Amino acid sequence: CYSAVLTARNENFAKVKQSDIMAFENFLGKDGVQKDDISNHTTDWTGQFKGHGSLVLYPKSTDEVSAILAYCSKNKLAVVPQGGNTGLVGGSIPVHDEIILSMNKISQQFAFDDTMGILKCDAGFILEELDNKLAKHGYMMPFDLGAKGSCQIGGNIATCAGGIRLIRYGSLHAHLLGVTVVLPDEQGSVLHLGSDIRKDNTSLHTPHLFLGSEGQLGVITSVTMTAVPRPKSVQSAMLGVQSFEKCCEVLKLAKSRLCEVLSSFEFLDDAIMECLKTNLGLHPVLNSPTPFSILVETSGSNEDHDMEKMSAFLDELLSKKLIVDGVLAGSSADAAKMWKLRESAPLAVTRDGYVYKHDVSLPLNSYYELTNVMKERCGDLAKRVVTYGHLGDGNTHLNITSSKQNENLEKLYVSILIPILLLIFRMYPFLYEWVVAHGGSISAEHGIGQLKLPYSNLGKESEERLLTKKLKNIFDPNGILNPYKMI
Ligand code: FAD
Ligand code: 2HG
Ligand code: ZN
Repeated sequence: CYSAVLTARNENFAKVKQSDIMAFENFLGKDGVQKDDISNHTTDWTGQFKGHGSLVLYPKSTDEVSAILAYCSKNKLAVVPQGGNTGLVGGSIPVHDEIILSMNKISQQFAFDDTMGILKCDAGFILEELDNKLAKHGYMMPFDLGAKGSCQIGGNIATCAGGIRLIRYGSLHAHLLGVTVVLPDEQGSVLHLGSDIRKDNTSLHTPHLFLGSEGQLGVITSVTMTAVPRPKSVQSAMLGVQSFEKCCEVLKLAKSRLCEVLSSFEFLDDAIMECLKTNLGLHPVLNSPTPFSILVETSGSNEDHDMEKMSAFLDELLSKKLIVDGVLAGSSADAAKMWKLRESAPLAVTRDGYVYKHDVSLPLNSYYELTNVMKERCGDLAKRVVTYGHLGDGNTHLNITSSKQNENLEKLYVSILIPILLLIFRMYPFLYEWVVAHGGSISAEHGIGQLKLPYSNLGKESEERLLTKKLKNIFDPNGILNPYKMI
């Protein structure tokens, strides 16, 4: 468990008193304040981050968030914003005794312009709910992830979530138009940044500062963004590939042959396939096992056209011997089976007991080399070293499992001169240094949170870090918002 290991409590922060609780009950009502049974807010999805907070607040509006942050700022009370609590780096979990500001009840306002495709909604809406609402207008959210049933749009903006359709629709930077945010200053200042229209180059693009801000600068209470037309035809296929180099060839060909209809290009190695079978009883859809599987999806508006493209693509892959097996989903149930495999991977690895998660970006020539390097480095100490991810975006999810947290897996002692021991780190920081040395990023889409805090400077220029700190001081002069994390 990582909590409180890295950072001592900042004693400039006050501790919550009975008078504070009464003040919160005063402006939120008794149902806006929860003191007991809050463990689902102090533990993350993996169960690896456990915080010590004892108070959860449930504002229902931007004004209530403003009142909370003004009060906390004046009284030096630290606060952690929490959306759906599906983050995988411990960002939404209090480290010490920070007050949890849950966004669960800020989900009333929803407006959609179905000509321009512009959505404006409260930050507490769950991603899947928004997607279902847009479906009635023939639109959909421009991103999708396995946690869609629980994560919130405010949390998605705060983490700059990636997911399985980024290859087609781009990152959230391409879609965000505006945000309403509340600052953790003594006024609880409410800022409306950006606009509700598609094009606006009249100032710095300030809403984008909040993309990936991990609750460091302010609390997002409302979001304006573009949605995309819902495809009328979706094809999915699972491909069996013998080498990683061939996976890259398949990607290149997918881009050129499927072109504008390519909407997903996901990767699974044989180790995660085995894990899905053993831990969740999910069987591969391919006839025979292959070292690598690719889930490719097209989305378009004309089934005949898209099917023709997909079939020609599969034929070409077979004739060029880039794949040894391929299954094209014949129905939405078949496609769901393929996607279940990919989307269940995060759950499957947790069933081994303990999992070291590594969400990194790499140039493709180093993408799978990392898995091989870590397999060798961890040896028998790891239960499994598995890889899945968004290959089309150069984003790998390397997961190393063991039955429980294992210090020896993290560290390696080598005797150089008995009794002098040289301490070598088996996993950390080796893995992240390796990623940076190979031109990658130590966090592709999950962020820094608590998990990667010790390594967050890797690959970053000192000027950029300094600028980030200056911005944090402007937005959060007392440093009360989500302390002990990214900045
Ligand atoms: P939380 O976990 O509650 O919070 C995340 C961070 O944002 C915290 O730092 C928190 O303080 C801050 N925050 C939350 N709401 C606000 C707000 N309104 N204002 C200011 N700060 C806020 N991520 C991907 O990118 N791609 C994936 O494919 C993906 N798949 C996943 C699959 C599974 C099964 C799981 C469990 C997670 C997955 N994730 C993925 C990670 C996670 O779902 C995303 O990071 C998601 O965007 C987090 O949203 P949330 O509402 O749960 O935020
Ligand atoms: C995914 O793509 C998520 O499935 C989770 O980002 C990644 O479990 C992980 O490591
Ligand atoms: Zn992912």
